[in-house]
Amino acid sequence: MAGPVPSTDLVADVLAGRTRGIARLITRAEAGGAECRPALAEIYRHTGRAHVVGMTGVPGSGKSTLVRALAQALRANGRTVAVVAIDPSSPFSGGAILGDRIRMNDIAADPGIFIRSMATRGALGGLARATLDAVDLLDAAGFDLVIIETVGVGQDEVDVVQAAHTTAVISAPGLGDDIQAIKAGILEIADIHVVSKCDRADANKTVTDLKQMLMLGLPASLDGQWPAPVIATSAETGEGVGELVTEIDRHRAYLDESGRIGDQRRRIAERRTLKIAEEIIRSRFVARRAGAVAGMLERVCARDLDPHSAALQLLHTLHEDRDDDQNA
Ligand SMILES: Nc1nc2c(ncn2[C@@H]2O[C@H](COP(=O)(O)OP(=O)(O)OP(=O)(O)O)[C@@H](O)[C@H]2O)c(=O)[nH]1
Ligand SMILES: [Mg+2]
Repeated sequence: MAGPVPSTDLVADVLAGRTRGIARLITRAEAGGAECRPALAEIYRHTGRAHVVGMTGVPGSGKSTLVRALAQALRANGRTVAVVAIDPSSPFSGGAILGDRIRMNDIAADPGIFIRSMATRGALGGLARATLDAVDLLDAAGFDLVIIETVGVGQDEVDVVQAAHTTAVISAPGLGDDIQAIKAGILEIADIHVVSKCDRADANKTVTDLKQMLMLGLPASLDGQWPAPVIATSAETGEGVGELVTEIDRHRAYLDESGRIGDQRRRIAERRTLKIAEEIIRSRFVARRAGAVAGMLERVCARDLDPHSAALQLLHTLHEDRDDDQNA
């Protein structure tokens, strides 16, 4: 009996944009086994064309609804778009989108849209790695835009969204008095500020509060040259969604014309590589907890060895120790 198709045999399918191959390799990347690494390494050489957009905001801010409206608007605009959602509340399970005007079926029938939710359970650092592997697969598959949707809580998820070229931070009315993104510490990563649910009467206050907040000391954005615009959107009425498309395109043009895109690519490569290295060390450390690590820690407890020297020695040991490695 033939075994499962080797991952390297799926690369051609991905590069040809075939949905089945893309979905299968994402599943394997998510599982984190070593078998798919050569395939993903090959895929990576074909990436760098897609514009990657991060959409983040606190729970309930309307991310999933807006991402779907945005995907539809981009599609209507002639662009192909893929969505990778890290969303525990499972957003894309069907039902009506934009009221009744656009249904999940329209999306399912269109090969120009690909939507995938990533499993979040117990993934920790592995989630960031798997999500960015999925972004690579969709980039190599030829999607014009890849949207990463993630709830803006927790360092890991903020790290993921910082691998995007353009980041939109979503604030919503009706979730309390303050701009929630401030508390979550994500306001400053925004290239575009979105106030969602602007069909609601209390949305104006959220826009005003946000604008005031931005004038009070917060840098306009991490990149001092680009004043992050504030857009009000409603996925309910469609208001502002076209403007969001325009601002994403404008930010992309800015990155290209200013040459910032080069710095950004280097920064993303650095973060991503460092994060994977940390993950590899951590998983090897845990795998050797009962062995080499325990012996070393005993010596540290006995004051026979200082923690700094122990860490350096461990790095050497872990480096040679790659047997049951999940992610290397
Ligand atoms: N009035 C109004 N309600 C909206 C709009 N967009 C989303 N909502 C509602 O806000 C709630 C949250 O929307 P979601 O899109 O699930 O928000 P989310 O940020 O993805 O939420 P989590 O995945 O739980 O973090 C839902 O009840 C939506 O129906 C909008 O444009 N107008
Ligand atoms: Mg959601």
